[in-house]
Amino acid sequence: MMKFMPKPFENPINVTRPFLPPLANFTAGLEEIWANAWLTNNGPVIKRYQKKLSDYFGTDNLCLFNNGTLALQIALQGLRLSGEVITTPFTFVATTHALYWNKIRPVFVDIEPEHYTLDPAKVEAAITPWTTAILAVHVYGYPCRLRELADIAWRHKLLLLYDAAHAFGVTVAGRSIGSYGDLSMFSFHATKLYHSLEGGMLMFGDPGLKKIFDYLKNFGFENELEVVMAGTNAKMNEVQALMGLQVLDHLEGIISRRKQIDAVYRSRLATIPGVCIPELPPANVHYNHAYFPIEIDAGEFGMSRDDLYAALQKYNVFARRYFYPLVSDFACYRSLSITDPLTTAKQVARRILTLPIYDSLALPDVERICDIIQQLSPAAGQKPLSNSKDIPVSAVTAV
Ligand code: T4K
Repeated sequence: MMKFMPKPFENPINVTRPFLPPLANFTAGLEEIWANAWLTNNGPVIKRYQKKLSDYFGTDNLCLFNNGTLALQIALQGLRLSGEVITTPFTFVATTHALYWNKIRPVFVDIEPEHYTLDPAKVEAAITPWTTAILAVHVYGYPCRLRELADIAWRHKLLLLYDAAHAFGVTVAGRSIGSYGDLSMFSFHATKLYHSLEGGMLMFGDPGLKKIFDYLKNFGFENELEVVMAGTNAKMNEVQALMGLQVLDHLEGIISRRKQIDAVYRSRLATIPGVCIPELPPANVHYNHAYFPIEIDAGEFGMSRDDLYAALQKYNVFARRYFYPLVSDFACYRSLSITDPLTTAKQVARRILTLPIYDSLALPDVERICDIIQQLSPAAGQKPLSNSKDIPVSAVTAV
């Protein structure tokens, strides 16, 4: 029987599209910057932004940067970490690059199948006398196993660092995700649900770190005549700060729009055999819906993840395979000796596809993307086999 196929989108639907505040508000902010003739180096707008973020997070222990990658590099530098750091291969390359730029050996261990975050048992098994820290990633905004990782770090006297690039706006048990562990890095890149054009932030428990990070992002200057450490230039500028300030006012609206999109995908795709959708985080998590990942079981769906990815492009839908290949498979890291077989990470990387999700994506367009996926599936119309991942609820408690 001939299948009815929806029409391709007239314009590309990308995996994301940045939220933009009303142009008139941004222009008014630019006028102020013009009047100040102060563009970077700790101007008035970034001071206001820093204060607003401190109020939002309820702490002064945070520091702004021109992007998340440099924020993470500086964190590792400021903490004087060396030796080995246990981390995940299922992430954006910047997580690992930050270690490498600090001459730290990344030790990749496997992830859990539920939410793709580091598997605590694998972390513990990989600890050696050279291990100095754990660098875990709240991938897609899904909180890591916070309690288990904290317990391991405490017992082995390791620092616990989080790459929270995807996790702005996430809270766990009423506390910002950034307040867990010794330090967290957030990315404010344009592709993130919360952004400042480009930008990054560190949040940390030890107030003594602030001065060190401030030195390191500004060449190590104490004053005009004194340089107290070999810093770099990683300062956020005034226009970035302006964008960050204005987008913050819209954060909860952005998250609630994404939640609606998530709900449509979830209800529509759940009936398609071979489309596996991770469970939402448990009820004590205020999730930010940063991404909408699905896994494609090629056997059940009747088509591989890569074929679906390519077929969607013919309909002008540009999903992404975040995060494939695994970082450990990139040429620059392939020569590292890896003990952990990374079984789950390899399987997930082969199956993962992140679908378009952003606040201005209209719900009828989400329905249309679902129609396309459904019609592309040779198995569509059959009885669902394994749509939700078969996970006991007790296994997905975040704290
Ligand atoms: N750690 C993790 C776990 C991360 O995911 C990231 C960044 C970092 C650390 C480092 O943080 P930053 O140093 O970036 O602050 C994108 C982003 O560039 C990157 O920030 C992000 N992770 C990564 C997951 O995604 P690409 O190479 O996929 O970006 P690109 O240019 O292909 O854009 C993706 C889609 O977004 C496109 O389909 C079009 C759309 N887009 C993009 C931009 C830049 C827009 O609509 N407007 C835009 O302005 O890396």
